[in-house]
Amino acid sequence: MEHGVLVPPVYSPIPPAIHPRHEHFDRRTAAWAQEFGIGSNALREKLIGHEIGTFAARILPDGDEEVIALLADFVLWLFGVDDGHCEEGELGTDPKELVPELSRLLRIAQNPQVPMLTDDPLAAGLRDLRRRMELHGTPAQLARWVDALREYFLSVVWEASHRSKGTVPDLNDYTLMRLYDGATSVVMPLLEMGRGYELQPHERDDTAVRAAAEMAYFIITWDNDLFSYHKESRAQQWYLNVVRVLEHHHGMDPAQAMETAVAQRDRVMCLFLRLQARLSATGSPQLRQYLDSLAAFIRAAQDWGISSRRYTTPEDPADLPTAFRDTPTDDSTEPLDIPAVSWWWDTVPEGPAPAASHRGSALDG
Ligand code: 3E9
Ligand code: MG
Ligand code: MG
Ligand code: MG
Ligand code: MG
Ligand code: MG
Repeated sequence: MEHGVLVPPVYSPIPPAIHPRHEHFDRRTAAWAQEFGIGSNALREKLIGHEIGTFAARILPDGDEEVIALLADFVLWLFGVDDGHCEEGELGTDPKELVPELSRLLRIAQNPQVPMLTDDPLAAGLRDLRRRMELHGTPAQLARWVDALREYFLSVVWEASHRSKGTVPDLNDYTLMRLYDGATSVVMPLLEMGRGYELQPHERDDTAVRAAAEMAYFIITWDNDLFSYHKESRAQQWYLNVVRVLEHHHGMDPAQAMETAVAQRDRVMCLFLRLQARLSATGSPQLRQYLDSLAAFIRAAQDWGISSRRYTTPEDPADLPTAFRDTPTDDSTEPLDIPAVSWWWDTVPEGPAPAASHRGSALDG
């Protein structure tokens, strides 16, 4: 491997799970991508080989099959935007042109009937995704999906600004950007749809519950940064991941940066588990499902991340782990020195979780 950096097995205390028809979802998503012509021919050929249906089958192992297929198509569509427009396309180095294009797509997500972008395959695909989402989601869930798409778009414009200048954000800015540019928050409404429930706003928007979701986004994207480091660093173009940020701003070599990133995600994982236990003890059944789905999403991204051809790149093999470890490399309960997220630690008091007694009443502020 070009940089000689070994990605170690990462701490994964969450059990794996997969919907038994995962190969069916791979085939279905390939057909969808062909039908709508997502991406250039070359990008589409790559994406349909990345087992994205299997990824969705891991995220929603007991989910509604139509929603698993919808999630898979949406993730493939997101890669159509993230790879096609942002990382490999011309708009990705031109934030001022990226803004209007993403804003037009956002309008399609919000009002799919508008006669805009009528010849655009990504817009056609998005119309189809929106139509299918209406069959499975509530109006509030659809509205949150549009809002989350907006926050993803905002963050990729920020990223494009760095790409256009060839700069690397510092760790705090990178963390804030990465909470959204991994498109993790935009997947959340589908997790509810896939299991047929709706989390009420007073629980979802509770500060501690939002912290739990953000911790999941952090773990998923830090893991992605480890597993995609080979793919990204060998591509002969500007790239951004936490390893690069730590090398650039903290004077680390790639191995030290990798070790530091692993310690960061381990500390957040330990915190997530403690918070999940606390919130599950007092929250509604819907909140427990939501927290379970966050955990399943984390584990799904790990299992898919070490096995998908997207990251193993067989033509120039990555040195990825084939297993996980059951202890953290760093179990410190100290907050990370990242101001944007150090408040997460305030949501989890030290000590054991309360007994599971006062269900449905104990969440506020
Ligand atoms: C991820 O970051 C970019 C998203 C658009 C990928 C779509 C995937 C999801 C919505 C689910 C979350 C899963 C993750 C983050 C794997 P990046 O670093 O551009 O992804 P890459 O695959 O290129 O490393
Ligand atoms: Mg169904
Ligand atoms: Mg990206
Ligand atoms: Mg990428
Ligand atoms: Mg809300
Ligand atoms: Mg990546």
